[in-house]
Amino acid sequence: MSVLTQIGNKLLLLIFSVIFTQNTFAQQLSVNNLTVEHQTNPLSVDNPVPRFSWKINSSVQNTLQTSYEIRIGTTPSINDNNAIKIGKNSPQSVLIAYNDKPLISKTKYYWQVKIKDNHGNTSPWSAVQYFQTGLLPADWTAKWISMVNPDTSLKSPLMRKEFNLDKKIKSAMIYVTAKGLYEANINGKRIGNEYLSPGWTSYKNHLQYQVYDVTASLKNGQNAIGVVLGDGWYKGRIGFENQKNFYGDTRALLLQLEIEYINGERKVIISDESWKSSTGAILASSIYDGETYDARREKPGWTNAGFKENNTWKPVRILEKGTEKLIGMSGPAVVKHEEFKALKIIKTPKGETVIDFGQNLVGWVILKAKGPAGTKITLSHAEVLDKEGNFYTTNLRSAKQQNHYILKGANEQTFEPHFSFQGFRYVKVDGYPGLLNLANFTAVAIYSDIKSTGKFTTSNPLINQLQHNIEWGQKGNFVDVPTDCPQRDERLGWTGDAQAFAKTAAFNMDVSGFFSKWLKDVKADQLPNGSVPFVVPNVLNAGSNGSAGWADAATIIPWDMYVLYGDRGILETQYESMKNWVTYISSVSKNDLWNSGFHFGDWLFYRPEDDNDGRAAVTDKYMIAQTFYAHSVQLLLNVATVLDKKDDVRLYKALLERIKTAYLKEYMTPNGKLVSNTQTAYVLALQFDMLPENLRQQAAERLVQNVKSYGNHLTTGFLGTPYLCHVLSRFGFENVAYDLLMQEKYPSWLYPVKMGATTIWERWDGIKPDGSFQTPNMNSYNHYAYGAIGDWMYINIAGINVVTEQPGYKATIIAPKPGGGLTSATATLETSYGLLKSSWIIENGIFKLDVVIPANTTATILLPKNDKKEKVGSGNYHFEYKYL
Ligand code: RAM
Repeated sequence: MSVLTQIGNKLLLLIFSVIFTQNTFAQQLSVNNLTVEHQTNPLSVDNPVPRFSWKINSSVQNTLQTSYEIRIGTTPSINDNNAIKIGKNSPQSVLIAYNDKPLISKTKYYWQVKIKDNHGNTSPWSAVQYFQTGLLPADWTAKWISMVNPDTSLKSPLMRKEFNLDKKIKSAMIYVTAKGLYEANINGKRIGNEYLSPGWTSYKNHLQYQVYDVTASLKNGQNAIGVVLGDGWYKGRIGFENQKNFYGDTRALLLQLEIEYINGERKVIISDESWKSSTGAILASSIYDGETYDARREKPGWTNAGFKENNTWKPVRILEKGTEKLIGMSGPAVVKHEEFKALKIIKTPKGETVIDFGQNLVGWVILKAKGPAGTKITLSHAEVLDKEGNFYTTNLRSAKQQNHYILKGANEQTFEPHFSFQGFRYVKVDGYPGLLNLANFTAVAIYSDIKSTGKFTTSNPLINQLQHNIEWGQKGNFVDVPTDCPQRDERLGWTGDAQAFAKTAAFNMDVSGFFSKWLKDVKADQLPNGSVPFVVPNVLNAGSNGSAGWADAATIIPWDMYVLYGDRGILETQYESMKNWVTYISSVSKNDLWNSGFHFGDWLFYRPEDDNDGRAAVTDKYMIAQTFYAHSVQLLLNVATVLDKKDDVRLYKALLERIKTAYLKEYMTPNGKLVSNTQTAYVLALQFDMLPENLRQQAAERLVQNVKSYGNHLTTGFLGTPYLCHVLSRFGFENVAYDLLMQEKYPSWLYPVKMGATTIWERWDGIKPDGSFQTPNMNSYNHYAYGAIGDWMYINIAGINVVTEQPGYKATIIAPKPGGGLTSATATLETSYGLLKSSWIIENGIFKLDVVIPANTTATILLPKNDKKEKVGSGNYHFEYKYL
C-alpha cells in the first residue's frame, strides 16, 4: 500500500508497507519466553502469589491477546486433569499474579500457557517451564556452622562432609548460604556458575540463599560436599573507615541437601556437628584488596569422597540461630561474561611489566603459570597509566586490588581469585617465572546476569563508543548491587548514582529483577523516621542519609521499574517506603520548604580550575532539594493514583501545590529568573514542572542562553545531567541538545571518548586535556552516573518512547528526531512483550524508517519533519519519504 501526501508545498512520498499480510497463509501464533517474577525457571520464589509473564509470537500484524489460560501442576506432564487452571478474558500477558489455592513451600511447580488472539486464533500450549517456591523458616533444619572461636584467621575455612546414598536418586536440591561468601563443591566439582554468593544484601535484615539442582552431581555410594568460605562484604573490609566485621565477626555456613530417591523415600544432609573443618590455599581474601593463594597448601581431593582427613581437620562449631531473615534469590546472580585476551605487554618508563586488556572491566585475570615451588606471582590492577605511561594506582586509595599466587612447583596451574574482584584495564605482573606469554593471561568480566535487552548504534563512531562506555559502566557496576565504582576502597550502593542511571540501565539490560532485589534493601535499610541512607546496603555512619537526589531513589526507581516493565507489584511493595521517605522530608521542612540538613547537591558539576570569573556552576543545594521534594511527591501521587488510594491522592496533590508555591516564593523572581543561574537549576525546575506554564518557555530560553554562554558546553553534575537534554528537547531545543551531545571538548560526554575512555568516568575531567589526573581522592574511571545520557539517545535519536499510561511498552511512541549530523540510527529493545525496533537512515535526501512492534502491543509513529501520525498494531513497518 502506498500513500501520497502533501505537506506545505513539498510533495512527500510515504510508502507504508507491511511485511506480513493477513490471511495470505495460516496464522502462526505461539507463546514463549515464559518467566515467573521476571526470572526464567527460578528456584526460590518467595512471593506467595508469583507473577507469570510470557511473550507472543505471531505471523500476522495487529495481534492482540484476548484471553489466556495457564496450567500449573507438580509434574512436568501437565494436563487438564492434574493441573490448577487460571484463565481469563484479558489482554494481560505480563506479570499476572497467581490467584488460586495457596502454593506449598519448597515445591517445584511446572506451568504452561496458551492464548487466544483478536484474529480468532488459539496458540498451542507453550513449552512447560517451572518455578520452585521458597523455603519457610520451618523448612530449615540445617544448623549454622563455623570454624573455631573466635574467627580471627584471614585464611578461608574449608568445611566438608561425606555421606552415603544407597538407593537410586530421583532428584537432589541443595539450599545454601553463608555469612561471608561461599563456593560449594560436590564430589570434586564446583556447584553452579555463580560468584560472590550469597550476594550482598542488608545482611541484618535479609540474607539470600541459593538453590541448585545437584541431581546429576550425586552418585550411589559415598559422596562428599566441600564448601570454602570467604570474608566478602559480611566480615571483610568495607566502607571508608577501614571497618571490618561490619555485619558479624564469624564466617559461617548453612546448607541443606534434600534428596529424593526413586522409591519416594527422602534423605536430608544438613550442615551440623558432623562436619569437619580445616584451612587450605586461600590465605587471605578481601573485596578491596584481592586474594592470596598458596598452591602448596591445597588439599587435593578434599571435596571428594574418600579424602583422608589429617589432624588439621577439626570439628565445627554450631552457632546460635541468627536473627537474619533468609530469603530466596530474587535477582540475577553474578556470573562470568566476556573474556578479554591480553593485547600487549608494556614496559613502562619505571620498568614495570604491564599487560593491557584494552577495556576497563570488572572481574579478574585468569592466570596460567608454571614454576618452582614457592614462586610468588603478584598481579596488580589499575584502570589507567599516567601521563608518562607508568602504572597508576593512586586513585584506588587504600584498595590494594592485588592477587598473589604462590606456585607449588608442579605442572602448569590455572589461578583465579575466589572472593574478590578487581576494576582494571591494566595489570602489572611481578614475579612471573620465565618468559611472559600473553596467552597465559585472560581477563574475565563478572557481573550480575542481567540480559542485554537494548542495542543502540548510529552513523557516528564517537557516539557508538559513548554507548559502549555506558554499557561497560553498567556491567562493571551492576555486581549484585548497583555500585558507584568497582575499583577503589568504596564500591558502594550509592543511591543517587542508581536513580540517575536506572532508566538508561533499563534500556541496555533487563534490570527488573536486579532493582527489585535492591529495592527490598532500600526499604529494609530505611531509617525508622523514613530517611534513606546515602548507600544501600548501608555500611556508613549514622547521619549518612537524607540527601536530596540520593534518598529519592526510594521513589524514583520503583516508578521507573513500573513504567518500563509494567511492574505494578513493585509499587505495592515499595509504597510504604516511598511514603515514609516523603513523610520524612515533610518532617524536616519548614513552611513546605526543605531547607535543612546535608545535601550532596549537583555533585561534581563543572568547576574551572582558575575561577576568577565565577564560572563554576554552583546550584543552591536547598533549591535542588525543593525540586526533588516536589518530584518525590509527584511520583507518590502517581503511584497513589495507579493503586487507587484516593485519600492519598488528595493529600499529595495539596502537598505538591504547596511545595511548588514555596519554591516560587523562595527561588524565583517575578520575571522568572532563578536564584541560581545554572543549567541544573533550570533543568530541574523544568523537568519537575516547578514553574507556572506561562513561565516555562522563558526558563528554557534562559537555559539555552546559559549553554551558549559556556560555548555549547554542559556544566551539570550528577543531578542535572540526566535531565539536561530531555528538557532541551521538550521545549523545542533539540538542536541545542545535539550540540551538547556532539561536543568533543571538555566538559562533554564525548571528551572522555576522545581521550580514549572505554567506560564512563566519575568526573567530566578525570583525565585533564594535558594528560594529568584529577585529584586521586576521588577519581574513578568506571562510574556510570554521567552515562545517564543513554536514555535520551534511545528516546530521541532512535525514537523509542514508552507510554506511561500503558506501562511496560504495552503502547509505544516511535518518534525519532534526527540531528547532530547523524545520517542513521538504530535501536532495538527487548521489552516485556518482545522486540521493539526503530531504525532510520537518510540516504540521498530520502528518510527511511523501519519499525518492529511486538505482538500484544500498539504504537504511534511520529515521523520527523512530517505531521502525519500513524497508529499501528504489532508487525513490521517501513516508511520512506523525501526529507528536506
Ligand atoms: C562519591 C562518589 C559517588 C557519589 C558520592 C556522593 O562517593 O562520587 O558516586 O554518589 O560521592
